[in-house]
Amino acid sequence: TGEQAYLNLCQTILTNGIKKEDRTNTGTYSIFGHQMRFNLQEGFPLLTTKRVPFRLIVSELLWFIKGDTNIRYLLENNNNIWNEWAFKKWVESDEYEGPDMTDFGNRSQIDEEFNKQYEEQLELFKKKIVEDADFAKKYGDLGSVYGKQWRAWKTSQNETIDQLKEVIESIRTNPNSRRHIVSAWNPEDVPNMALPPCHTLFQFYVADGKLSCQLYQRSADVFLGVPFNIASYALLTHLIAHETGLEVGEFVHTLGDAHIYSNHVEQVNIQLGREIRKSPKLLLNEEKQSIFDFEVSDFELVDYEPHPSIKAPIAV
Ligand code: UFP
Repeated sequence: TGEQAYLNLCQTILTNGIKKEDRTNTGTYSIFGHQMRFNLQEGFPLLTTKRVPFRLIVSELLWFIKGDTNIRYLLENNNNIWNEWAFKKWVESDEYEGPDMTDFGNRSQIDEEFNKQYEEQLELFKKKIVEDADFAKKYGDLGSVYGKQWRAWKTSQNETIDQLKEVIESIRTNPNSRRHIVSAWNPEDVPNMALPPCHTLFQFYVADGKLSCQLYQRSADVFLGVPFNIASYALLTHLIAHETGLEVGEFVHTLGDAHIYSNHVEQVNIQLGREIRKSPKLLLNEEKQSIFDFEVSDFELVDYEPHPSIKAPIAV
């Protein structure tokens, strides 16, 4: 199964990975170039060897699909996964008057006293984003992230390209095309981005009435990031298949730098000792057709009975 392919990747990195320093100064074991295949007909590829929070994957994907780049929508859906990026902009601004938050990612992990201050400031920030629309406009927006590149790619002529709409149209009208591509990697924006897109580019493929998707991910935190990334693109494939009247085929996940952080090794070993369970099933609201109309409540995951979640520090 696909999950076995994921566990094999973890094992391969632990066995053959090269010790490699990285931007976050955490240290990794890393391999370069790897591919996993998930047959979406066999069930929804949410890992069962640890619990992965499906509702966060849904709201984040809907946020991308809407072309939204402001964390306000995520906060309204109780999704905190992008907070740090907006918070960083806020605490570095002239308007911020609280305690010094320099390097908050690392300091909050090693300094308990600081961590208290950090959590306090982050709570205040979140509250302000939700309650104050002007503040949200100024400090909640992450700029050129996925939503922008997918739905409103800026051209040199100052026009915008809706890559997602166009790819759905091309799947519908010209299924055999070999050009069903959405790119998030915009070389012009990359120098100014806090986090250049990890999901660099994806392509769709139609054969036998089934829709498949391949993602090229340039950089992959295999323990924390990849389980999310697999589920997110599997979900996107389901949605686009739903809208275009196709069955789901495969999700092919191609990785560039595939790494396990040195402070995740223990957790990976716990997971490798667990037995894979049956994949859950995904149900979509059949009354909706366009992926642009879907809301959080239109998704249901059934028969998800995973092993417990495994906590690990995130490298920022
Ligand atoms: N990362 C993922 N998946 C994601 C995401 C980030 O694995 O969806 F947004 C990880 C990969 C890497 C880090 O460990 O985040 C990004 O760092 P860098 O830009 O230095 O590759």
